[in-house]
Amino acid sequence: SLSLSLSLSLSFIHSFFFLSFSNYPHTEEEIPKFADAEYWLGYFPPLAMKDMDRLGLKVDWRRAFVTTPVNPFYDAFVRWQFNHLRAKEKIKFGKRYTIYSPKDGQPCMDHDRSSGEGVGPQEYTLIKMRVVEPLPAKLQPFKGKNIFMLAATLRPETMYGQTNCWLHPDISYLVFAASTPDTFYITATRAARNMSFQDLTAANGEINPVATIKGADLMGTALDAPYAHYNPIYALPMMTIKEDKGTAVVTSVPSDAPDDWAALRDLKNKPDLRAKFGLKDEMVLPFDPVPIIEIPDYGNLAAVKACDEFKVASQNDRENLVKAKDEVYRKGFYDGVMFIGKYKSVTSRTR
Ligand code: ZZB
Repeated sequence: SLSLSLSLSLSFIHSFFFLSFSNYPHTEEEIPKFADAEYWLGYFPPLAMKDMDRLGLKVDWRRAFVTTPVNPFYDAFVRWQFNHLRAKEKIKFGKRYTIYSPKDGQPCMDHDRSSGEGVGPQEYTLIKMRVVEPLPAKLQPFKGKNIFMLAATLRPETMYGQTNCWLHPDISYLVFAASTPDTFYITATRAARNMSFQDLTAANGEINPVATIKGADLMGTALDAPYAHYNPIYALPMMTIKEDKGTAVVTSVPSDAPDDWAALRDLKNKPDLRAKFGLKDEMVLPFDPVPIIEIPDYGNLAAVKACDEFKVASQNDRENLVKAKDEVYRKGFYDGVMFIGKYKSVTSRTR
């Protein structure tokens, strides 16, 4: 592609960068000229050529040329080639997941970043948990509309085991318009912004915010979650939710996620904690972990067992929760067999 030939010529230049720098220090006055991308094209190739000659490389420089639109002949050739490939449906044009710079309106590769080198996109599955009656006071304006809390998960196959949804009481959640009419989503602001570049809002990069609501004011919201064993399930407080991960709305699978079991157990065991967040007993007490994955010699409630085994004291017991989570991830991944739903009897070994 055009960008491929560009990056090839750039890496060519890169490899001789250091040699060139040591031999040709540029002056302070010269530096601002590099703000013009075309200045680079004239500046580095002669230095690279000189260095290569000094290295003793035998290069036929009569065949050297610059790519990009700076060279209209080469550019026309590449365009011709790509138009043909596209007509033959050998290539297509579209979006892909990447780190993107809204400021520059284009993907931002590792070396182009002032911070965040080595960061890649993390794919999450969003679970649309429909808000159902009775609506909490702050959601009354959305009566009769389609409104969803969007939970981000790495384990969509475990949705049969959902018992509740987690929100952080102190995080401000954004209610914003979805790309589909009369539909609203609830997530942390950062997630809404990321979603606006992924066709989940009406206009690319634009969020249409309709309300900002503290997690505390959403506690006890009734939800209809896809594939869940229980209906409805309720929004409950989890103190360890990170605002900058996923959507900051988390679906709870206490059978297989130690964090979820520890937080649900806290609420079940502590009437004061339920009272603090205005939760009724029936929003918490009837919801027991649902077995969905069998692990030989470990049972079908891996997270419950791991929390016992590693003596997890509460949802704030980070050290033991990390150990429990590692164990459950590892055991579930290698030996777990689902015994419910579309992937019944499937293990990572038979996949
Ligand atoms: C359902 C589920 C079922 C999850 C399971 C895990 C497990 P990781 O691996 O540490 O990156 N999550 C998502 N967003 C947040 C957030 N903002 N703050 C705290 N937790 C969050 O964790 C990925 C998981 O962390 C996600 O997948 C989500 O919970 C939670 F059986 O969704 B999961 C052993 C884990 N099992």
